[in-house]
Formats: sequence, structure tokens, C-alpha cells
Amino acid sequence: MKKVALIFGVTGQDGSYLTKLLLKKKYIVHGVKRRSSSINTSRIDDIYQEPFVKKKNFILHYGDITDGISIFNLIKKTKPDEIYNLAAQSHVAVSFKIPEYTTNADAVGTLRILDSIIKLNPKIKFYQAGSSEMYGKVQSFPQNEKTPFYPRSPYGVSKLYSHWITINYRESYKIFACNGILFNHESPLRGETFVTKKIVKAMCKIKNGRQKKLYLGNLYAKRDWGHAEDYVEAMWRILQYKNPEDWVICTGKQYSVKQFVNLVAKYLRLKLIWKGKGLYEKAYLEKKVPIIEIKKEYFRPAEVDTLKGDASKARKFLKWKPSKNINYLIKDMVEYELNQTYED
Ligand code: NAP
Ligand code: F7E
Repeated sequence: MKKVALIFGVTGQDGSYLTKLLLKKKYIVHGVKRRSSSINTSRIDDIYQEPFVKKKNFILHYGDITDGISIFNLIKKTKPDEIYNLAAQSHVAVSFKIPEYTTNADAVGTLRILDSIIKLNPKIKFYQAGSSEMYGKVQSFPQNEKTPFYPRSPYGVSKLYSHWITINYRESYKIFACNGILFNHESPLRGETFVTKKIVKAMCKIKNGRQKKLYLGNLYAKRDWGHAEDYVEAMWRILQYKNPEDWVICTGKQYSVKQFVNLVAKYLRLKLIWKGKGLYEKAYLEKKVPIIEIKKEYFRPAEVDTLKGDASKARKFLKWKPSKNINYLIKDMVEYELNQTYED
């Protein structure tokens, strides 16, 4: 019998990579997409072209994480063995602008799925997409499963609710519910307003003479950046482990936003020279033209200054480790971007 997976958030970066992984493993994959006025399936449209995919193995359904009726009905209809909750308003800066919606989707959405599971079939395995943003103002270094949380945004607070409600349902109803605590992971499919994609896209356009300037916020925030393809493998391994537990997934290496810019510039053979401080810091190309400037509006009301994870537990028990380093990530993102054709 083929395993059946139900993915909330199938149209996102991770949803796309996870769908491909599960289809390769011969799962039947049901994906939940939300209704939008323009087509939102661009990241998964090409999956139907893969030789290992038949139309009946990958089925999309309309649903919404803020709509409990659709969640209950979809779990009832698709009868999954595993549910992956990747659906979220996932942008930290945006969560300060729409905190109520973010809480509804990112916190209560998880409760809606968990409660449907215990009512319909407590044997379903559940993966919750937790985040290093829950560590926020970090309490110790590097962060592992025992590090106390201190979220710094409505997004982080909502994910922390989801983390604890997952543990609470696991302990109360003995279900196989797990939290992945994933540090930042990127890819060519990353949303365009996250900093890595924004930098890669703009710098490729600058290189080709299609854009003049890139505006950024805090250059000194540090992140532990991995590749999404490695991280969806970890999600799957978490649900195959003998016990339902919580897991940190990260590379253990940390770079600042400015270092990321410099690595992209190096790959593109753009010679950057940084001058000035604070809001007046700029990067010049060949000493002449400023191509990167700072804009106050990209700073957040409360920042997460530094994140660096410790995935020893996953390395030991899941036999998981990242296979792609930052240089591979940048190459993958830049090459994808250079191959895009633009209408502008
Ligand atoms: P993403 O690209 O932003 O994808 C989010 C997905 O959720 C999209 O499919 C989106 O649909 C869907 N979604 C948003 N609101 C929804 C709603 N109301 N109902 C149903 N679906 C909804 O995020 P990602 O990078 O793939 O991340 C996947 C998950 O992991 C998210 O929960 C994120 O918070 C979490 N996470 C991400 C990272 C990271 O670094 N990438 C790290 C830790 C945790 P549309 O396509 O229609 O927008
Ligand atoms: O910001 C700084 C910004 O938006 C990274 C989500 O996937 O990972 C992601 O959240 C850093 C921050 O990701 C700009 O202030 C500077 O310090 O790419 P980001 P994030 O906030 O770390 C976590 C793990 C998740 O769970 C989230 O879902 O870069 N930064 N200048 C900027 N950030 C953006 N977006 N844009 C800038 O212009």
C-alpha cells in the first residue's frame, strides 16, 4: 500500500521540494492550495512533468488554514498517513503589519489541524513547521532543543504557540506529533522578499544592467542559512523516527547579511567597496556608483540579531546532516536567477 501524505502549504518553497521528495518515495501526495485571484502554483506546476509523477499521485485541493471546516473535510476525504503543516504567513516583517491574521494562520491554524486529527484518526503522523525565530533574543549559544525561547515578532510568538500546542496534543492524546525547529533555509524557489532571494535577484539584474540599486535594512543580522532541499529530507526523517519528538535542523554555520552580499558579489565577479556607517552605509561598484543603500523601512520593530543552531540530536538519531554549504546555495540561487527571462 502506498503511503498518503497531506501537505498544507504545498505551493510554498518547502511544499514544492517536499512534494518532489515524497513522490520520489512513491507516496500519494495531496496538497492544499488556497484560493487566490492570480495563479499561485508556479512552484509546483513543473512537478507534473517529472517522469515519476502520475496525475493521480499528486492531487491539489482548495483549502485554507484559517478555515477549520475545510481542514476537517480534507483530512476526512484524503485519509492521510502523514500530515505536514507548512502553511503560514511566513514573513517576519509582514507579521508586524498583520499580526492578527498571522496569529490566526500560524498559531490557530495548527490547532485546527491537531484537533481534526484527534477527532478523525489519532494514528495520523503530524509534522509542524517550527522556526528558529522562536529563539528570537537568544538565551544561549548555539541554540538546540533545550534552549529557552524568546520570540521577537508576532510570527515568532505564533510559531511558539504552535510548538507548544503540538507538544500538548502529543502528551494529552498520545498522537505522533512532532516539531521541526528549522533555521533559515533558502533555494531558487525562495519567496522574493526574503533577504537572500532579494539580494541574489537584484545583484544578478545589476550585473546584467537591468537594475541600478538594491535597498536593504539591517546588514549585521546573522543567520544560519541552509538549503531547502536538505531540510525537507529532515522533515520526512522526523516522521519516520521511532518516537514523536522535537528536532533542531540547521547547518551550525553563521553569516551576516553583509557577508551574504559579499559572497554573491564574489560569485558574480562584482567588485564591491563598502563606505559609510549606519543608515549611510553604501556599497560601491568599482569605486564609482553606489549600488546598495540602506533604507530605514526595512528595519524591524524588534530584530533577531543572531541565530546559530546545533543539530547534534538530528545528526545522531536521524542520521541527518546538511549536504549543501553556503557556496553551493549561492551558486544554485544565482544560476537559477541568471537563467530567468524578464519582461521588464
Ligand atoms: P512559504 O514559501 O512562504 O510558503 C508558505 C505556504 O503557506 C504557501 O504555500 C502559502 O500559500 C501557504 N499559506 C499561507 N497562508 C495560508 C493560508 N491561510 N491557508 C493555506 N495556505 C496558506 O514558506 P516556506 O519557506 O516554504 O516555509 C514553510 C513553512 O516553514 C512555513 O510554515 C514557515 O513559517 C516555516 N519555516 C520556514 C523557514 C525558512 O527558512 N524557509 C524556517 C523555519 C520555518 P501561497 O503560495 O498561496 O502564498
Ligand atoms: O531576514 C535582515 C532582516 O526576511 C533575514 C523566514 O523564512 O527565516 C525567515 O525569517 C535577516 C533579518 O528572514 C533586509 O532584518 C536586512 O534579520 O530573509 P529574512 P527571517 O526574518 O530570518 C525564519 C527561520 C522563518 O521561520 C521565517 O519564516 O535579514 N534584512 N535587509 C532583511 N530582510 C528582508 N526580508 N529584506 C531586507 O531588505
